[in-house]
This record gives sequence, C-alpha cells and structure tokens, in this order.
Amino acid sequence: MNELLKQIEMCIEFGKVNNGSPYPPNMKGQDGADELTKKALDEGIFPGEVLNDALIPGMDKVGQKFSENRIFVPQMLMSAKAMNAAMQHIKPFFQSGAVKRKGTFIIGTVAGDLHDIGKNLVAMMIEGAGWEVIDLGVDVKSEQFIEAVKENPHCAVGLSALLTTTMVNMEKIVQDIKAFSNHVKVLIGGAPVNTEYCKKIGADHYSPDPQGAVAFLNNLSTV
Ligand code: B1M
Repeated sequence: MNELLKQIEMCIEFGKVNNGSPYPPNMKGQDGADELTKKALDEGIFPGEVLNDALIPGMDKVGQKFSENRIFVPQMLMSAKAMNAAMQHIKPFFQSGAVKRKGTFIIGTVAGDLHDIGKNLVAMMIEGAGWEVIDLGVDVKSEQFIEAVKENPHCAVGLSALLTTTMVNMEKIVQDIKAFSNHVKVLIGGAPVNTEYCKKIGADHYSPDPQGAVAFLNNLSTV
C-alpha cells in the first residue's frame, strides 16, 4: 500500500489532526490528516482511494477499539476531528460527483432530548464510513424527520435518545416515518434503549455504539 495512505490511516486511527496538534504526544511535530490528505491529492492520488484505502480503514479501527473498550470518548473525538480535517479536502470531490457516497443517513436526537454527544459521535463515524450525513440536531420531532425523508427518499434514519422520558418519543417517530414510507430503515440507539425496545416500537435495528450503526448501514442494500 502507498506509504502516504498508510500514514493518513494512522493519523485517523490515533487522532493526529494537523502539524500543530500536540496530540498524540508521540506524533508531535509531524504532519497530520490535514496536511497528508492535501499532499496525497496534490500528488494525484484519487480522492476515492484516499477515502476507501486510508480514511475509512482508519475509522474502522477506531470503531473497533471503541467497541472493545480499548479507547474512550476523548480519543474517539480526536479521531473524528482528524477525519473532519481530511474530509474538508475530499468533500469538493463528492460535490463534483467524482466520488460516490454509500447513501444518505438522517440522524437526530428525539423530541424533548438535548443530549447530543453520543449522536454526534455516531454521525461522525457514519460520515467517516462514506455516507452523506444529514444531522437534524437535538429535540427533533416527527415532522422534521419526515420533511428530511421527503427530500431524501432513499435514506436511512437514525434516532438517538438518552432519557427514559424521551425514549418513548421514539415510538411515535418510528411509526410516523414508517407510515410515510415503509421502506425507510430506522436505526435506534442511546443508553436507555435496547434490542427488545427496538422490536417493541417497530424500528429496524438497535445499535449500542457507532461501530454497530456503521455495520448495520453498510449491510443495507436498499439505500
Ligand atoms: Co443528562 N442525563 N440530563 N445532560 N446526562 C443523563 C443521560 C443521565 C443518565 C444522568 C444521570 O442521572 N445519571 C440522566 C438520564 C436519566 C434517565 O433518563 N434515566 C440525565 C438527565 C436526567 C438529564 C436532565 C433531565 C437533568 C436535569 O435537567 N434535571 C437534563 C435533560 C435535558 C434534556 O435533554 N431535555 C440533562 C441535561 C444534560 C446536559 C445538557 C447537562 C448534558 C448534555 C450535553 C450534550 O449532550 N451536549 C448532559 C450529560 C452530559 C449527561 C451525561 C453525564 C453524559 C451523556 C453523554 O454524553 N455520554 C449522562 C450520564 C451518563 O451517561 N454518564 C446524562 C457520552 C456519550 C458518548 O454516550 O450518549 O450514551 P451516549 O452515546 C453512546 C451510545 O449510547 C450510542 O453511541 C454513543 C457512543 O458509544 N448511541 C447510539 C447514542 N446514540 C446512538 C444512536 C445510534 C446508535 C448508537 O443510532 C442512531
């Protein structure tokens, strides 16, 4: 594999954003995901190759380690930051159509709930896995999800809830989305929910973490 792509993958895995970033200490003073991605594109490496052979594998490792409790939220946030820095250079190629996304994923924290740290992590990991992510934010009601589904009929939807008082709002949102378009897959997550609850409210999948969410989306053939 190209040495530059290997270095970019490591920057994502270990959360090295750019040259000025002091984290991780053992990579201090070295170029990060920002400079190396720009360098790769300047050298003529195809943006899809940077994405598929460096950024996504780097994020896969991050997700795997997080699932196994080998890294924690702060490390994952640094990796997401490194991914964002790299994506700034790749995004223009998505817009020009030179690189294809895997699909569109709409995500939001459900009505009544203002917690967004977990939802943001899930969104970043999914974007890092090559999906276009439309983040509706927090306190999102059925109508807002449906409006977004109308504009993106081939999307998948993700709902996050952190409160036992707001997880019940998921049920109405799932029902409303399914009533509007039964083929739209709905994924749920957040501390108080589980597989049993997912089945009860008619959602398609529950994931306890971002990695499971990525795996579920990547297995969908319909979006
Ligand atoms: Co609040 N809060 N909070 N809070 N808060 C909890 C959730 C609580 C458990 C704390 C406690 O009492 N021990 C408790 C809920 C109790 C319950 O319902 N059983 C609670 C409460 C009660 C409240 C308020 C009601 C407090 C009050 O005002 N009296 C209030 C509610 C406001 C509202 O939402 N309407 C409130 C407010 C807040 C802050 C604003 C101060 C702040 C949120 C800041 C923010 O998000 N921007 C906050 C915080 C930070 C927490 C705790 C401490 C941390 C939550 C967090 O970010 N965890 C939390 C206690 C705790 O969890 N230790 C707590 C880290 C994050 C990475 O994990 O969000 O679980 P998590 O996401 C995980 C997985 O769940 C999963 O992936 C993520 C990464 O692994 N996941 C998904 C999440 N969404 C997913 C979606 C998917 C797939 C996976 O697919 C779509």
